[in-house]
Amino acid sequence: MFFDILTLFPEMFTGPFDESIIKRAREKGIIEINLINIRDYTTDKHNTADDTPYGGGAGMVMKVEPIYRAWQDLHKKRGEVPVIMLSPQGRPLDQELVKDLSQEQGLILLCGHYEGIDERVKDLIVTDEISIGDYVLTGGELAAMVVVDAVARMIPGVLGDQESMIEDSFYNGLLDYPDYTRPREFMGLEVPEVLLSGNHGAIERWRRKEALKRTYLRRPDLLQKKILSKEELNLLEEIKQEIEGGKNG
Ligand code: 9D3
Repeated sequence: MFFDILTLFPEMFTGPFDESIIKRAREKGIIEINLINIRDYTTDKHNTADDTPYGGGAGMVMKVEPIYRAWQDLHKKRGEVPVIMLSPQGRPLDQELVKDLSQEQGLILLCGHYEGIDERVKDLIVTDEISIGDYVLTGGELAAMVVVDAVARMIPGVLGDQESMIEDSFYNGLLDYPDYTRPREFMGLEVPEVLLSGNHGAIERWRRKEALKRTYLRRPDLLQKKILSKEELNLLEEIKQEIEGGKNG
């Protein structure tokens, strides 16, 4: 899968895309990440990519022509592929959207900087707008990195066998269960006995229960969305009774 990223700040992306899992996936050729500097598509001698807003007001607005010219190049090379603009007005990113995006051949990602982008860019080339949450960033670049990272790890072969096993497991849609590694005791804090027992059935049950407990306490909204199995419903009843019991004694 390819990711063509249109930005005024391509150097922001070196680092996140040159380490760890994403680095390995690029080396294997499973994903291709291309950074395109919008400024390379300006035509005036000052390489003007932004201008003051019509109607007045503070800040700068990214110009339509350089972005349109950059997109024309990509469109010739790639054909019809989603053009996603990272924007505070966009659809909030979640794992369902990530999964859908990972089914595409490739994505063109457009990063705004400053206050915004000329609205005609949306009319002409943008197919989807995505936000990564309700807080204000300085630009779309970090949001594009989040999208690429989340989508890339859904592509077969990007995660190792172990990592994809966890992805496919029962715990999808729940918060993670607690992890422990050596030593068995640190500063008086012990690893839960069940994890040392070698009883895989008991370990599995404990992990499911802890995952459910955390989700119930911290993110009840996630439980509302998830269809719970009979076993999960039983565990949840246990959890609720334990919490109720804790309140009184
Ligand atoms: C909401 C603030 N806007 C008030 C007029 C101006 C503005 C500030 C910062 C507009 C855009 C930005 C830069 N942010 C993004 O480009 C962005 C973003 C974000 O800020 N939060 C969450 N997701 C995203 S995706 C792109």
